Amino acid sequence: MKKFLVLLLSVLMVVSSVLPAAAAYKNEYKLDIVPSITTGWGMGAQYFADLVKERSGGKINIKVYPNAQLTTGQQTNAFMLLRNGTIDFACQSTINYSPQIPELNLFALPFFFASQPDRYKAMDAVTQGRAGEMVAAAIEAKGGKFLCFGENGFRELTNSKRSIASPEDLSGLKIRVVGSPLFLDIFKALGANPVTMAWSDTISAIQQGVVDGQENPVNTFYPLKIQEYHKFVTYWHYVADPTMFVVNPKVWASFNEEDQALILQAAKEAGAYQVALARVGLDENDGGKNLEFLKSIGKAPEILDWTTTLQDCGVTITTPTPEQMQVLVDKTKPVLDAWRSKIGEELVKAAEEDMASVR
Ligand code: X2X
Repeated sequence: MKKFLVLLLSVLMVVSSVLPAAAAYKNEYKLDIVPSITTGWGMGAQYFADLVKERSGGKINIKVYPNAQLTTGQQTNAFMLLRNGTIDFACQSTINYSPQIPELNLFALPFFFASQPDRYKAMDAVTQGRAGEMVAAAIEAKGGKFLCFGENGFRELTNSKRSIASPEDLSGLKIRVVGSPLFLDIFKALGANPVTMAWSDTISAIQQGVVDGQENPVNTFYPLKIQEYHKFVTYWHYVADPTMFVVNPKVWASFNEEDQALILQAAKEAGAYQVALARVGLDENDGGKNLEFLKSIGKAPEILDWTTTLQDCGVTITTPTPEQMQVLVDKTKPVLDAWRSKIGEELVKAAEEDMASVR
């Protein structure tokens, strides 16, 4: 009998060691973002973490690490670190993942969305359309579980020297860009002197006048007080910058179905919040719907009129005329043409069709 019990016990031990245990949840899941929590990008990421924590009864604890802490400032390594599990979750810009996933350069094609009658409608048509599905598939093929899009915003130009509406105005200016080759090509084509620099180094470079200009959405540069140094802002909307909520696939597989559904739903709601924050006070055709939505979730922002807010800081805002815009479009057309094939002709065409369907 004793022998039998010992045998039974050892069999049970062997069996339990080979059976897959219900995956234990981590105490903390690390979520990567590049800017500070005070930006719209950061607020959207924090909202996601808050919703997940609340709805999982505290079981799933996502911590937002701002200022590119998880990539030690190397923001264009972010996708590799998500893939290898150093980063669990991310709310990332397509720009930072584009060195590993060329398809993501779609959103940074110069004046691709800005040339459409309604740039926001065009962007939604792409993120929610066939092109968006292709982009999500490209991310998944490279080893990231895609949840949904959010938004950093349309990227505007700021500088300390002069009002800019043409390539001549940009001539010779040192402009900080992200370490992504398409951005270098665009600014070179416009006659500027682009320099790549991590966002974490950019603020001090601006304060010290090491660079003359930079490009980011208003919602991202304002909280960092860049308007105190750059008194000229150009509303040219030259590239779109959606964010993407993504998860490491192994981490995703460790959640049960119910929690996966909860996380996906939270990402969608946080994405919608981020989109509305990126647009409120900037989308001249929204008919008030972004503010209404933000109010409905109890998150109406303090700043509702970006133009006046910037002007009150002594900023001169330049909006290029349609003729001036055409010159910028023409100057960067060779860059757009050259990048179509790098991104994939099929994807660019799908995006053009998505945009045409809402015109
Ligand atoms: O580095 C930037 O410019 C930023 C914060 O917008 C991105 O991470 C793409």
